[in-house]
Amino acid sequence: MNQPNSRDRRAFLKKASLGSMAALIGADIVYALPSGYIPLGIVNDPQTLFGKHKDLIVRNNQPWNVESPAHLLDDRITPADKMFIRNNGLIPEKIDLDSWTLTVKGESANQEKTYSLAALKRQFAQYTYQLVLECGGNGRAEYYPPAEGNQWEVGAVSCAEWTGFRLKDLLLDVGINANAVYVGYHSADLHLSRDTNKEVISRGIPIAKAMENETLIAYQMNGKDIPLVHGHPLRLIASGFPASVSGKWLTALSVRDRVHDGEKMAAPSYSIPCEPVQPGDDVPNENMCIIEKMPVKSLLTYPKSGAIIPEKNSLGIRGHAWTGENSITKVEYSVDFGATWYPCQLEKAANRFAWQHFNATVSFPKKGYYEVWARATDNSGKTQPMLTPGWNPKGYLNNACHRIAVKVS
Ligand SMILES: Nc1nc2c(c(=O)[nH]1)N[C@H]1C(S)=C(S)[C@@H](COP(=O)(O)O)O[C@H]1N2
Ligand SMILES: [Mo]
Repeated sequence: MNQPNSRDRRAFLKKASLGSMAALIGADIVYALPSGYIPLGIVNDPQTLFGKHKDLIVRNNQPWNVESPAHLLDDRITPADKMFIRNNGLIPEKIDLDSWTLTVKGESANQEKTYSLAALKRQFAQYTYQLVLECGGNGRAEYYPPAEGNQWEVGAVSCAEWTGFRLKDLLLDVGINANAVYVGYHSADLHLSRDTNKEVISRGIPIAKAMENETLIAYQMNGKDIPLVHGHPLRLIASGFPASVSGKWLTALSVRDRVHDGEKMAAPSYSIPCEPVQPGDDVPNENMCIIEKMPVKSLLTYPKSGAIIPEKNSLGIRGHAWTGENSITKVEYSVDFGATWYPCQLEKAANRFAWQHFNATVSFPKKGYYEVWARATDNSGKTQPMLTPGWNPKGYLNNACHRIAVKVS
């Protein structure tokens, strides 16, 4: 790629108008994210860089962590421009599709085997599923005492339609030994230090999860190539677990005879106390357990919180509910802070790990300020708590009921 050196570029950028800047954001700026390279506040926004909706909320820009407000998650299938971004490192700068390969290796693989992108697409049957990806830290902002990390509110979750092949089919093609217990992933993103010997993140899943039908290695999202920021050209998708196991920019998989010990597998990353602790407690790492299934949860996506409606009018509400178990069996709403609950209409899932849509028509007894609360229950019988659940040092797994404000006037 032909890029001016950074001093020339900065001098040039100073003079350029916003309009001509936008025209210039071709391939080269999109991939170029070294700190200080692009003047802050001019083109350093997720709309320009990644084509995101302008109302997404930036939680961090080094690395990029961006969430969606609840009302922008109203689509049944989340479009790319409204999908949250969670990066631990820097987005790969060069993607060469012709030379991209995926290698399966590890002490519990029968052999080491490397596939080209073309071979993978040709050899393995294609599946498409709608799959929820929710960051383990979604909802962290509500914990008290506060937990460090991105202060996600409710929007670090998406449900896109992913197309690819089954991880299971790949593992069977390579052959895995009877002692295999875990599959770890390896990715092409760059460590924040730019040290190419360091992995950004290399998490994984137990073999049983790897063998599930819906655990995919995806090459398309919503019917197109996966956007770069979401893992182009190849991404692991293991929905139902924290999204940190769904490795983007996938280059290799390790079939392990033990729990994978890659970057961010060890506590306190993506781990919670094995036994409940008092808020604010110091928890030694040996008392922490790796998060597996995500809890039952729901989100009200319509109306936008703060809606004002005329007295005597009823209000249509809607949203989505999901679980790391099999399915959502019930969604209810309350307009009196949980004193009484009423059923919502609930649709069946498109497939396991797709979110399920719910809606209801709400009437309010008199004028005034209300909160509409939603509460989902899954097939394991678990329901969302009304308050922030079990405090944990890193602020994971907050599945408290979502609520929106409505004024009847
Ligand atoms: N290679 C790689 N994969 C990754 C990450 C990352 O930083 N690098 N972040 C993980 C985390 S913590 C989350 S929540 C999801 C976010 O996916 P998204 O950015 O496509 O929404 O990607 C996961 N996969
Ligand atoms: Mo995450």
